Amino acid sequence: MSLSGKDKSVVKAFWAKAAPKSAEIGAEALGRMLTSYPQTKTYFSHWTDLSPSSPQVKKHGATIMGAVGDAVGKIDDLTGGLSSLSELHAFKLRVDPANFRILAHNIILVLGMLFPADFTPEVHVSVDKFLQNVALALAERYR
Ligand code: HNI
Repeated sequence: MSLSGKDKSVVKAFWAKAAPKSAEIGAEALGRMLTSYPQTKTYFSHWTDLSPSSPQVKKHGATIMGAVGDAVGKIDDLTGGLSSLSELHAFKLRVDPANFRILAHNIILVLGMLFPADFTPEVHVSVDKFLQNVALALAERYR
């Protein structure tokens, strides 16, 4: 399921529009993931508040989405570009890679909510492929 040239240009063009709302997208997606998929909360048990309005959730949502934005810039080599983040999630944070797909699902949902006009089915399919490739790249160092 590698990204075609068209997927890459669709993702870059959409991201140019979405990037100013990156922090909001991340906060909403992370808050929804933690509420709708409560098994994901285990990794954040050191936080005091895991509700969608939590300042920690909002701040970390912005961090995660910032990394997704960086990944758009590394779209030609996601495996190389995300290898240190993969190592962090594999060996230090020990996040089950199944969770990357759960977060991707929530990001897609939020993009549809926040960009109803721009997030066309054509954009959806390319962004979905991109996020699955990000998830694969993040899972690369789990050995
Ligand atoms: Ni993730 C920290 C990026 C998915 C659990 N994560 C980070 C950091 C970035 C990041 C960037 C900060 C690193 C640093 O401090 O150097 N995470 C990403 C990206 C994705 C992702 C790009 C997927 C698109 N992370 C997930 C998922 C989980 C997750 C799905 C668990 C369900 N991440 C964590 C945890 C931390 C973390 C836990 C440490 C947070 C803290 O503050 O302790």
